[in-house]
Amino acid sequence: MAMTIRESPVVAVAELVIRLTPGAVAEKVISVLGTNDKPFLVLMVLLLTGLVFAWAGRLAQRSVWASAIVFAALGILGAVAVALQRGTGVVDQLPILVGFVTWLVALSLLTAPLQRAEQALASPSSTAGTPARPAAHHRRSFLIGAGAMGAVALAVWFVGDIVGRGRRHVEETRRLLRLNGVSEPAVPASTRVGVDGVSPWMTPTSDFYRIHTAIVVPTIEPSDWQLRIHGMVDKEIVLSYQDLVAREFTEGWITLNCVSNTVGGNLVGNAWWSGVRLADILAEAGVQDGADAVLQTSDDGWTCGTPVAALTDDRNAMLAIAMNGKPLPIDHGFPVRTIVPGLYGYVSATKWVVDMEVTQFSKIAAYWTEKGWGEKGPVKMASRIDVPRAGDEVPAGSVAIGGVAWSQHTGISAVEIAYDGGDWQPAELAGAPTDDAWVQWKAVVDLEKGDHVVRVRATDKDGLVQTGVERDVLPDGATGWHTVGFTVNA
Ligand SMILES: Nc1nc2c(c(=O)[nH]1)N[C@H]1C(S)=C(S)[C@@H](COP(=O)(O)O)O[C@H]1N2
Ligand SMILES: [Mo]
Repeated sequence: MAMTIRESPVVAVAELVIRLTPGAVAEKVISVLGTNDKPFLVLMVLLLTGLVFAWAGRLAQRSVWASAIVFAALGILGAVAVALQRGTGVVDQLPILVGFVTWLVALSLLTAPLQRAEQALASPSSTAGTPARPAAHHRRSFLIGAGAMGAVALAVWFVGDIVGRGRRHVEETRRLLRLNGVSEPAVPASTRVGVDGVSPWMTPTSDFYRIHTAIVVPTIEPSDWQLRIHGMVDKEIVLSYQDLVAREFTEGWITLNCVSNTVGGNLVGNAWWSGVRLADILAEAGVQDGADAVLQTSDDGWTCGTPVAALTDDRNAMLAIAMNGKPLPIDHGFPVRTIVPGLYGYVSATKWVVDMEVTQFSKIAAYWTEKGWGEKGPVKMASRIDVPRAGDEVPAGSVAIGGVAWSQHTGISAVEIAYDGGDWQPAELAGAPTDDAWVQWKAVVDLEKGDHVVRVRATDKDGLVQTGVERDVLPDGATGWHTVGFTVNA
């Protein structure tokens, strides 16, 4: 296959739609549809294409040219979308050309006999007013519509088949990869607060949230992967996967969270990451004076701007190759992604990373900042109540309340709860082996029968108390206290 499925016209159009969607709308769609936003979008694109096909088919009854123009317009839309994808060439436009020609041939095959019939009917020699005409007319429309739908179905099947094949191959490579120096995660027992229902301290990879704008995620063989580091550096560096895994690894517990996480939300997870320190690689490249940003680009074209300082200080920002002791899952950025403690994912955690340009914030625009999200994106302190859940009914007596709190790279020093409008009272913290990861907390309170409301707030190790001011996730992360209502039964 000369081209990859990522450059399929349907995928390209759908990704173009995402890209052109204003930030606030995109954010709403993500929060409403969650991770299902992509299949939904592809379906919409296919459905719309199907409708346009049907419409073009009807037009063809009057003029083949009119429908050819509609097809050409569709083709051009597809071509533009494909051209805007990163790293696409002339080859990638081939499916559009083939598709266009196929449509035209199909169209003329379908319409030629129809038009002849139409002309015969309309000619003065035919008997006027025969009831055959409306019936035949409807049958034709139906056939054209059905044909169009059939073509769309075929396209879906074709796309699905190639996606499956490319992905299965990389999945197999990944399964067979052995990474010397990557250790298995060992969760310290002290991190468990011991309340049923509190999120596990280490998020199992299969439960880890996934956020990306790519409709079809890149499937990259490690042997094909390269990272180019260039721009305001003394020496340009190109790293292969082999170069990378030959280096010394750094490993750590790092909690990653999304700027779109609402108060109490679950776009956050904690994993054991293994990779190579970016500070060392950037030191080898030699970052020049005046550079304050690194523009990272993914294989799928997604970009983000990350402060140079966060990549070069002692926080162990890394090019991660493994998550929870295994090679990165494809959906989490295989074979290599960036992980930076203390920054939201949208400004740092580039999956399928292939390019880093050392530059200045004043010169760049990145995927989300173009849509009005904040340029820097340091994470905001947050705390969450996991148990009881909203609307739960719990037995009277001692009620265990528990959850997690995080302020990556600063650390949490205290968590407090308040119920039914009462005073703040201290919760108990479990252990946290690092300030880059979240911490579990619990509070046991005696509650009487009836409805109750509990809220939570944290304090970080700088002494900052989590604000109760409620802010939306746009432009740089939500604030406010998580509040849960539940009922105590007799
Ligand atoms: N290539 C690419 N990388 C990306 C994104 C993306 O859309 N494309 N989203 C970012 C965002 S907004 C977040 S929160 C994290 C999520 O990482 P995860 O899916 O592994 O949890 O990835 C970041 N890296
Ligand atoms: Mo995110």
